[in-house]
Amino acid sequence: MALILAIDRPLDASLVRSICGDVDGIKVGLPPVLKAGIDWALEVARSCSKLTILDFKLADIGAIMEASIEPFLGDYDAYIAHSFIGAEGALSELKELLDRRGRKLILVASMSHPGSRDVYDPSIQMIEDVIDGIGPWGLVAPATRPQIVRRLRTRYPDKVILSPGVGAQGAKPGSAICAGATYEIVGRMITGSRDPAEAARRVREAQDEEAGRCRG
Ligand code: BMP
Repeated sequence: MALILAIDRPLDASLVRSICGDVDGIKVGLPPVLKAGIDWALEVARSCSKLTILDFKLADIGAIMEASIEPFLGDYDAYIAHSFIGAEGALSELKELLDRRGRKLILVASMSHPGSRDVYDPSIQMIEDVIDGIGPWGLVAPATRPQIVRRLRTRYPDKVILSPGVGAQGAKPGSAICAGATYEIVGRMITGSRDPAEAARRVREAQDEEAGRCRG
């Protein structure tokens, strides 16, 4: 299994519990927290005893990033931040806080939308310097551009790589795993389905099939 459910709308905690068995973890984005509130986000994290990721795509000075995630630190395992903000006064402080609290940092190395080619991809060398300096637990890299996933996997053989862009954004389930990702992040393909737990199982099957093909 190599599947993280992206929750970008306020799903019922009971629904999340019913999907939880079919995924490796959940990633909660900012829109449902703004709509349904912090208590909802904490309830959702408590409803799934797998990897829980808070995805606010942090990109601020250290003190503000710390304040943004403080209410969640008791319940979420990992936190996603942008890498382009650099280390001193920003990511170094965030990493220190997360280390102190026994939590994980995930850095965005590149993104899945086409515009990411304008800035993130040409800057990949600088981004890798930031990654090297900070030493995050995980990296986000686009399923939509597997060559980036391949590059990062070669450079970081031991890091967790999480790849969004599967399903609604066009990449095939399993394709990022074949390029070296640890997990594929899938949202609307599952949450937009009438039976999300069944949809998650179908994504897993498709991942296994594709991974079987590429690994021979
Ligand atoms: P969907 O499968 O519905 O397209 O959702 C993708 C999820 O991955 C969303 O939560 C989005 O915030 C996230 N994501 C992305 O799509 N591209 C990135 O480059 C980084 C992301 O975290």
